[in-house]
Amino acid sequence: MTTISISLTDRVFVLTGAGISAESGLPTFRASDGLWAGHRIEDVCTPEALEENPALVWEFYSMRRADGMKAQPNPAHIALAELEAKLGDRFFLCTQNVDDLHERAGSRRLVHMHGELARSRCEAECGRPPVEDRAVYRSLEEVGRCACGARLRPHIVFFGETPLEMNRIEQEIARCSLMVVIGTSGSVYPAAGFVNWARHAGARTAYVGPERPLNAAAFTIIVEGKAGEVLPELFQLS
Ligand code: BV8
Repeated sequence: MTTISISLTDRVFVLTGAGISAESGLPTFRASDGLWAGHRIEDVCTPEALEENPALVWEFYSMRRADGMKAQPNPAHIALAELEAKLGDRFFLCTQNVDDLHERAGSRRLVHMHGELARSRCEAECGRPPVEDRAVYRSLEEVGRCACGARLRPHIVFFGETPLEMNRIEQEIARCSLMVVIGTSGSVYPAAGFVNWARHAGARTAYVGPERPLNAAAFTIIVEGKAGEVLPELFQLS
């Protein structure tokens, strides 16, 4: 079984995608029965979609919220929370996922670069911070309002919008010595380019997933397997 050694001086940057939540029963995007199989990106995950058909966008993210609340963290989420507990500030987790399974597994040193299902913000971008919102709305009329009176929108990064926490992410990649990427197809940017930034910074780069990602050539180590089966025994700490 392949293992990845982590020395006392290593700084570890972990990037996760939908694949890490697959064994928790949450669909990935590009799988044949994936999220994009049932919906066109343009219809539910773009600023234009929110403008033209907010009811459909809220129906899609309310469905995702309901599924997210039924799901439980799996051994892969737990293995990363345990690694964080051992490495402390030599560990950083960036997820493309909008579910809260990393937090529920105990992860704390993490950022959601594409937003969070459990939060909403002002559709008019009045500047107020995002609010906790786990409501599963059945109609547009039910959708909550911002204190400024405008309707709320999902606190999700749509295609064409700028990802969150990019400065923090760039800093953490610049100082990592090992990047581990788990369960992402490498098809969406800027996340798919992070491995090249890490290589540029001289870091070792490892991919974990059952199939080779589109950016496979950028990895020095590829561990083919399901995250929930591979991660519990993957890291060898010295
Ligand atoms: C931006 C939130 C400017 C919504 C998401 C360069 C080239 C080409 C295009 C672009 C480019 N730069 C920008 C673009 C445009 C666009 C883009 O990349 N388009 C693609 C389609 C070509 N990017 C953007 O618009 C981004 N914004 O660029 O702003 C900018 C740039 C830099 C700095 C400042 C500003 C914003 C994109 C964010 C969109 N929102 N999510 C929601 O979640 O509903 S993206 C969404 O899809 C996910 O968050 C994720 O990021 C992405 C891909 O999904 P994956 O997680 O990879 O899932 P997928 O299904 O594809 O793959 C699953 C993988 O898991 C598979 O490989 C499978 O083998 C594996 N797997 C399965 N089972 C398991 C497993 N692995 C482990 N264990 C298992 N058991």
